[in-house]
Amino acid sequence: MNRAEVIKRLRSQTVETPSWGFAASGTRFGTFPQPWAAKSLEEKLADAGQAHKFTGILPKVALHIPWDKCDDWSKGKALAAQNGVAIGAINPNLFQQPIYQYGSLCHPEASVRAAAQAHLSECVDIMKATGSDALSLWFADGSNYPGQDDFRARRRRLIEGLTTCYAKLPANTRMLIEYKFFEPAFYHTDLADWGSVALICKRLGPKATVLVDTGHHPQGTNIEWIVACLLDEGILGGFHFNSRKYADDDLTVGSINPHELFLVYNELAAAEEDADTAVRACAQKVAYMFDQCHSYKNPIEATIQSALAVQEAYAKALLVDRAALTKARNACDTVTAEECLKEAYSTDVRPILKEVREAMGIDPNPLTAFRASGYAEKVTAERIKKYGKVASAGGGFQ
Ligand code: PSV
Ligand code: MN
Repeated sequence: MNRAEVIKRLRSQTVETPSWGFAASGTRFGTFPQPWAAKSLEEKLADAGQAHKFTGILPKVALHIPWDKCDDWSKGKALAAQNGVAIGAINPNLFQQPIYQYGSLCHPEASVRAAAQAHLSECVDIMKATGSDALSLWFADGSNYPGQDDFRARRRRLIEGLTTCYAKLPANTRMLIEYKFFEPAFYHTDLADWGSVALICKRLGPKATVLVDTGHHPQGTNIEWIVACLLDEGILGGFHFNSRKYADDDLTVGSINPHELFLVYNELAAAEEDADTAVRACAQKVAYMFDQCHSYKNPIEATIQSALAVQEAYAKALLVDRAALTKARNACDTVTAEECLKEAYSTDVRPILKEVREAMGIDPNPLTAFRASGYAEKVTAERIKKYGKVASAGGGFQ
């Protein structure tokens, strides 16, 4: 691909930020004081606006309901716009209320399933009010002991509940369904892997697609191969990017295994140019999002680091010599094929990204520019004054 085309493609790259990624987060052992953290929707949108301002590639903010609160969501939409961003995917929360101890849509009791369905409807209404084009679902449903519940009965309840929700989706929107192999359930999880989600999406219809959270796989899983399979089926809906070393660590994307990120983008870049129009269309519609927690870092800085990591991965993937790669593959020349990827991966893409940012009117060094802006110090002082420097006793998000 020539340089002009690479620049054009990089200029069109976007990723959604998670509102919860700007809030204080912790582990299940505790949450440390993070005086810079956003608490209100206003603060989260303001921080997301800064991350977008300095990178130019983060134009939408995903919401998590009810972590994000607003009396009138059309005002929430306007507030996002005032901060230079738009509302992205709406994420219902079906995993924290006591009623969900044994599941949500899979729960044996009809009343719990009805409560879950009501929350999903509320989220669909929020989509309508905010102009969101995606309902992003993750279910913590599962069990902790053999025999605890009937796998097939749970699956049937899940399909029934999702079918009801699917019918409520506004026009031109999608349902992204996420899988995770364990946690919080440790014996079985109802949507544990990409295959189980893909089977359910096929039953629901074309608006239902699979969301790959890079932290949701067992050690050693070949995520790029999963991505290729889902693209080939036209059922890849989106990503939650983050990094992991051991489990669902939610670390800054690109911090642990940037090579894996490159290999994922390599599949996406290849699909964007596929001869098959359905594969190309699927690749072009992928919803890219971050899903990470920043217990130790200023979230805006970590988000900027993440944006730079995905830009580098995509730039390198675009530089892969696809013709040479295809030739080497067809000749079963493994070494040349591997070298094609290594050549692209080892290219210093910082100069081309500098050019991209300059063309977008962005400072070529987003992190340095953000630090020099003084925004972090300003809001940290304001938030200490407003909330104090308290640490929470529990884990999770606040
Ligand atoms: C679950 O681990 C997950 O990846 C889902 O996307 C949730 O919505 C998100 O993290 C926040 O807890
Ligand atoms: Mn996720």
